[in-house]
Amino acid sequence: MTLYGPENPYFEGGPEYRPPQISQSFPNGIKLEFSLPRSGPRQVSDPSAAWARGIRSASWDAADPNGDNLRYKLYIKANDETAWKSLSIGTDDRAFSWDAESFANGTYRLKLEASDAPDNPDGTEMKAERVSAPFVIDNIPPRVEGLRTSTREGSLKGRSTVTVSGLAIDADSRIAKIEYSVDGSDWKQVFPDDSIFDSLQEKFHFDVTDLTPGEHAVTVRASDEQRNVSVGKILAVTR
Ligand SMILES: [Ca+2]
Ligand SMILES: [Ca+2]
Ligand SMILES: [Ca+2]
Repeated sequence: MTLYGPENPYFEGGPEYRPPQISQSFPNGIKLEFSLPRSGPRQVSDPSAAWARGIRSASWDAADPNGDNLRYKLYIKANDETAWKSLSIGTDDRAFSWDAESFANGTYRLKLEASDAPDNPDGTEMKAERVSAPFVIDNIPPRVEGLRTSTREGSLKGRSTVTVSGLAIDADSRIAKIEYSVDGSDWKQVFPDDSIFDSLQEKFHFDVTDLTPGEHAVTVRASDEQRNVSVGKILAVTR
């Protein structure tokens, strides 16, 4: 079973592409095959679109030993829950997408149940199930904290260069992007002080060079790995 989310958007494989597969056989004869994440082929949708932010997808492969058609159901459970909650009604498709924006932040797993009920009389069908690796649902934006400025002479006469520093922090997933804009200009990307977006907190600083005298609004935008976004602002007054 393969999971797709904002940090790992769903790709539609081309005919030339077959992902590597892992299979598992169950005592009742049903065999499930799992694809490793795909790479390369084109995207189905724009994962940066606002509506796509909460969309999660899972895909899988399965085979019945005597060739029966299979029907699938998906269940979901958070780490702190005991019961599986039904996520999908029975489907013949080997992929399912849902909107995770209505789920509380946390670590979840999916359970896939495959049944050969479509080709067997009631009560004689066989079932197999498989639980996914854990994955994080995060619908809460990071915070931009501790914004500060320090001003020095610019390289141009009468101009000032302002160093802006701060901290981007998220509770559930790693910080993935930091950008800034001065007085509404285009966003510019900033790398964290340790050069790698790899944790729940990233310190950053950047220089805004050669500002004209006066008040300037510096806006900092932080995104977490699941594309939740928040903005902080600081005013730089230069003379
Ligand atoms: Ca069967
Ligand atoms: Ca978050
Ligand atoms: Ca880092």
